[in-house]
Amino acid sequence: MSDAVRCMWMRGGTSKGGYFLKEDLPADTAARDAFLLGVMGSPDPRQIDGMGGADPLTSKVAVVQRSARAGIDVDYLFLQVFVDQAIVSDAQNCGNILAGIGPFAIERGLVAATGDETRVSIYMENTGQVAVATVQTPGGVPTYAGEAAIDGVPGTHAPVPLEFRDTAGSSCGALLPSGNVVDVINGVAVTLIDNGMPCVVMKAADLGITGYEDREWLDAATELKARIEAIRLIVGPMMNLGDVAEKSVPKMMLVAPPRAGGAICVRSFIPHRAHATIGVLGAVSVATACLLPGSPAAALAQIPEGARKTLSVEHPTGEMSCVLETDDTGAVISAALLRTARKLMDGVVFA
Ligand code: NQM
Repeated sequence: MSDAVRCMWMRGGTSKGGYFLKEDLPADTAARDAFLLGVMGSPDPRQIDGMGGADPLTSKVAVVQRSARAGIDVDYLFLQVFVDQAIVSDAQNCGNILAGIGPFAIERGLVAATGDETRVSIYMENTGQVAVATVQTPGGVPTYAGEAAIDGVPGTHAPVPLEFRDTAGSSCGALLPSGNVVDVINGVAVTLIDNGMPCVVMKAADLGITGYEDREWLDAATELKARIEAIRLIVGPMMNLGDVAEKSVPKMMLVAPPRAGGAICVRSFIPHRAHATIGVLGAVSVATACLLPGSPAAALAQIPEGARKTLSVEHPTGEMSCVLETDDTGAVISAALLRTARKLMDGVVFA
C-alpha cells in the first residue's frame, strides 16, 4: 500500500513509535502488518527505508480506538514490529508506549479533557487488562512540557503517572505459570513470572556476569546470549507461551545486588537485544519477583517495609521506581509508575 495514512509519532517513556487510530489502518490483519513493516522499513537491521530506529525500542506501534467497554475510555493494541525479521507481534504489552496513549486519545478527540488533569482508562487488548493514565491538560489541552524526569530520557517533561491493577498472569494465565517460585533450567535457578510481562528472572552471577555491564557489552556477548536463548526456548511452553522462537516474550532478566541505593539491579534482554533501560511491566514483574521468598531475586534484593513499597529497579542508565501495593499475604495487588511522553510528529505516513 502506498497511500498516506494518518499517524502520530510519539515518544512513550523510553520507547518511540507510531500511534494510529484503528479506523485509519487496514482492517485485515495481514494487510495491516504488511503496511506496518513497510512503515518501519523492516526487515532490515538498519531500517533505512522506513521510520524505525533500527532498535526494538523504536520499532513500535500503538493502535487505538474508542472503547465500547463500560468504564473504559479507549482500547489500546500494542504491536512490536521486529527490526530484522518480517514479524509483527501482538504477543506482549508495552507500558512505555502506553504512556503516550492518554495524550494521543485526547489529541484525536476520543477522550474529552476534564480540567488541568485528565484520567484516561485504557484497556490493554494484548492482555485484557486495564491501566489508568493521568495526563496534564491545562486549558483542556494535553501538554508535554513539565518538570518530571525519567532515567533514559534527557530533560524534563509533563508527568504521566500510570496505574495498573490485576496484572498477574497477563499472558501466562498465572503469576507463576510453572507453579513454582524456582525452576532450574540448564543448571540455572530461574523464576518464571508474569505480573504484566512474562519474564524469566535469574541471577546474573549464575550466568557468569556481574549484572552491571552496559548495553553495548551485553549486545556483543554472543555466547551469553546463546545460553540465555537456550533457556528461553525451554521455558516458553512452561510459561504457557508455546514455541517462543518467533515471539518477543518472555523477557530475560539478569539480576544483581543494587549498588545505587535501589531494591535490585537488572539487565534485561527483550529478548535478543539488551534493553537500554527496562520495560515498565518488565520492571513490575521483576519487582514482584523480589518479594517472593526463596526466589533468586529475593536473595539479592533490598526490600522496604510496609504494605505500600517503592522498589527502585536499577537499570543500565538509571532506575525505575515501582510503587507496589501488597495485601495481607504479601501478594502484589497494584503497581504505579511515573512515565513521560512527547508528541514528535503528526501527519501522514507511507509504507
Ligand atoms: O515491559 C520493551 C519498553 C518495553 C516494554 C520490551 C515495556 C514493558 O521498554 O511494559 O515497556 O520489553 O520489549 O518499551
